[in-house]
Amino acid sequence: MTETPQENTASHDPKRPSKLLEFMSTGWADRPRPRTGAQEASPLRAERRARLAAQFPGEVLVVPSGGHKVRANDTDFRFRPGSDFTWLVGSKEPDAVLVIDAKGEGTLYQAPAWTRETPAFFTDRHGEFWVGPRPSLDDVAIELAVPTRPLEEIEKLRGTKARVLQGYDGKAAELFETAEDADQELARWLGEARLIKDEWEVAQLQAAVDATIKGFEDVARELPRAVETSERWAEGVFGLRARVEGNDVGYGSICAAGAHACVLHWTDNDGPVREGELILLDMGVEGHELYTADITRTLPVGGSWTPRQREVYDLVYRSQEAALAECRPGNPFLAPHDAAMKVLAEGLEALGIVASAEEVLAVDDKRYSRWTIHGVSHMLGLDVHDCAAARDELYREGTLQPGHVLTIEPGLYFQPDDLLVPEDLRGTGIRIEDDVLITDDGHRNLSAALPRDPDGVERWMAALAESTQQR
Ligand SMILES: [Mn+2]
Repeated sequence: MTETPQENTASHDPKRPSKLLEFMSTGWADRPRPRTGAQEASPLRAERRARLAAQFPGEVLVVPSGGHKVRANDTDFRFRPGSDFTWLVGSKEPDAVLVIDAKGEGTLYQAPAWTRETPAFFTDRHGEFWVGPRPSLDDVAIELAVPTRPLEEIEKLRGTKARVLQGYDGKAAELFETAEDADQELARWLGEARLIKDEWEVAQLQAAVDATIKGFEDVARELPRAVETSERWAEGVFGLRARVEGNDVGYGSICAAGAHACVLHWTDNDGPVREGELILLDMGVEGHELYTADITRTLPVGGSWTPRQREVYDLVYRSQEAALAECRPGNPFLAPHDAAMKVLAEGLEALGIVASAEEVLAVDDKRYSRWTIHGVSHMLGLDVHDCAAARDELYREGTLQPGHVLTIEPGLYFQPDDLLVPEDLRGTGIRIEDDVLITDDGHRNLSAALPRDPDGVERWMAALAESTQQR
């Protein structure tokens, strides 16, 4: 974005004589661009920008979208704009930058539509002939309800003192005079402001959850194909739903059959799926507005539990019920976690794995965590682990507020080589995860439509198997 933009070409691109370059700039008709009008969320984002400006009066604030990330050589990962930028602006263009000036006015700097006056539209690998057209800045200004300027004009701001959201765009960041503490305050404010979801955001999360539930149905129907192949079949089937109904998966799908379920973030997904075993599926669709669901179900591959599987599953289910019962405003964020851990520790005692639940639950003991490992909740939104920059006192050490959306996801993991658990339970991992909105008087489970009680799971799987046979 400084000086003349470097044309982005690859070593195997053909030579282009000047005769060709001149020829390519002629003979094109005017192309009408579809006008979409202002987006539904644009007024909400304008209001968020005003809140941000009011928080840092008289200061310049810079929030970049981020750019392409290299996958290998000259191929990039699919671009996904940063979450804070999305919350404030909603443009999906790489290398865009929101600048709020000292008067509190926001301007979006981003690359303008390609013209045919220079050859870049067909020679540059980010050009219109390679990746499709870019919207015009006038159209973007209407759609997003924010003034726009060509990206190269941001150069005029070089040397300005500003707070910059760091970590997204080094080229944009180096234009400004910044201070680390001030920048961190900006990141923290954004993380904390995003803790409370408005109605529109809740609707986006519900849409992501609904698509995710359809994806779980797809995978449950196709489990016989996963048995024939591998866990990858489940990952692929869910990925299809995520791409068709949303933007993508919100995180790498965890499709963990058998003992792989004891690997918390198993994303290799290349193992066998066997009848009689369990498969843990932790998957979420990221919707078109980039809000993501985060749901886990642990299913019996053949459609019914063995008595022993059901015993452990039921324990995790009861711990989740205890956690859900604590989901109401004013309760500590950790209340659902503590309630779930109490049930799990008592269950570990009943299974003969710990001698005394009371003893291991003591704050200076916590030996039960060998089998529960992780926390029961994290915030959910544009990021699967949302609001990570918020201060502890407003998040982990804070209280639940109406508008919080969080996961409730207790689990039990008996590693295959754990000599302290009964032999028949080794290699069993179970997690159940739902997405919960805190309301004025309690909570709403956004993923309640996906069965999770042990009988309900069997009935749901049987109904899906039957409907598959009828097709
Ligand atoms: Mn989660």
